[in-house]
Amino acid sequence: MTMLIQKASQAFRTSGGNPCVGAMLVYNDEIISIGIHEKYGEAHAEVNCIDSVPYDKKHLIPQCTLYVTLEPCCIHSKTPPCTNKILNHEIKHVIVACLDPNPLVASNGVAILKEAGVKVELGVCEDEAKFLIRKFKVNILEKRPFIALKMAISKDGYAGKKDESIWLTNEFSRIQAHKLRGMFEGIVVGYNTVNLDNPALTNRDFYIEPYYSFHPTKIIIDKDEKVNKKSLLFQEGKNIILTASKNYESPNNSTTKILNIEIDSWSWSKINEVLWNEGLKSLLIEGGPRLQKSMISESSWDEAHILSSNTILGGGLRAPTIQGKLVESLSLQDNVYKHVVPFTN
Ligand code: AOF
Ligand code: ZN
Repeated sequence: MTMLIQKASQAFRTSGGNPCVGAMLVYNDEIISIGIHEKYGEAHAEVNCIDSVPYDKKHLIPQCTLYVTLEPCCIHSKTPPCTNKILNHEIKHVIVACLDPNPLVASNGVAILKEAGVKVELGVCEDEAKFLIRKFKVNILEKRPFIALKMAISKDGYAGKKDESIWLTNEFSRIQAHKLRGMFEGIVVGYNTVNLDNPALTNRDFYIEPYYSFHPTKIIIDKDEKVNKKSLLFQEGKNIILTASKNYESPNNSTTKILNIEIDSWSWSKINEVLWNEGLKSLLIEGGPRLQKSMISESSWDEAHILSSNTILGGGLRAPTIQGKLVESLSLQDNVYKHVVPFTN
């Protein structure tokens, strides 16, 4: 199950508003097939798994145990119910890691299988499986994008210097940061970061097929129309500018969308609502520190990705304080990467 969870997590972005799910058929302790839900709107994990059993092993399916990281669905949505697929293949033993938070499924999938006489075991690696579907849970229950903060911090706790472009972390941290860009649908920055750093905000260093070969939509928070319209990021890819300024003058290109939020309703919850309506299911809030601090105090963040460097800045803009549970830590030479979730999760 742990291996399945790991494999399914690769589809974090491509699963879009659907959960990451993995399924595996085991016959006499031998894995005969594995499938994951690779892409929003396409086949579910169970279907990919059952359909890819080798021809000479198909007759073994009814004697197999099906491991699945999420309760099989029982709804006719973009694809038919997985419970039907399981019953049609006469699978008699299903091991499920966690229930589906989708109110249309929520235990009904398990109940249908049990009523049909299938032995269902629930709760194997449940915490890890719930973590795997963290984005989906926010999307389906709160109807808002999943929000991740990404920050680089100096050894003495600063995120940068005022009005100065500073590079804090090493090349391995940059690869990790680009991997994150391949995982999130949108990347959010403030106008000040754009003007100071002139970043491209593309994923160039972790551009790996099929799951990470992606450049996120760049979202620029430019309430008072202060961004430099000649900035690099306007030269390629999709951009969204969020502004309170009326008659905003567009940077000279056709791939930038200007979205207006009335000054009176300007808030992070409004920003989230506007971006959700643009179809964005996940956002990486890249900076700068002031933007992130306002986000942390006004709205809820779902996870943080922290890259700590060995550089001592001796002063500057304090990095936001993040308190939460550590879920992953990686040494990147003299840098450290930490993946943190709020204590309340
Ligand atoms: C599963 N296995 O691999 C996934 C499930 O629109 P559809 O047909 O893709 O259905 C989406 C819903 O199905 C989604 O909201 C969630 O409840 C469930 N996702 N279920 O058995 C899978 N991705
Ligand atoms: Zn399904």
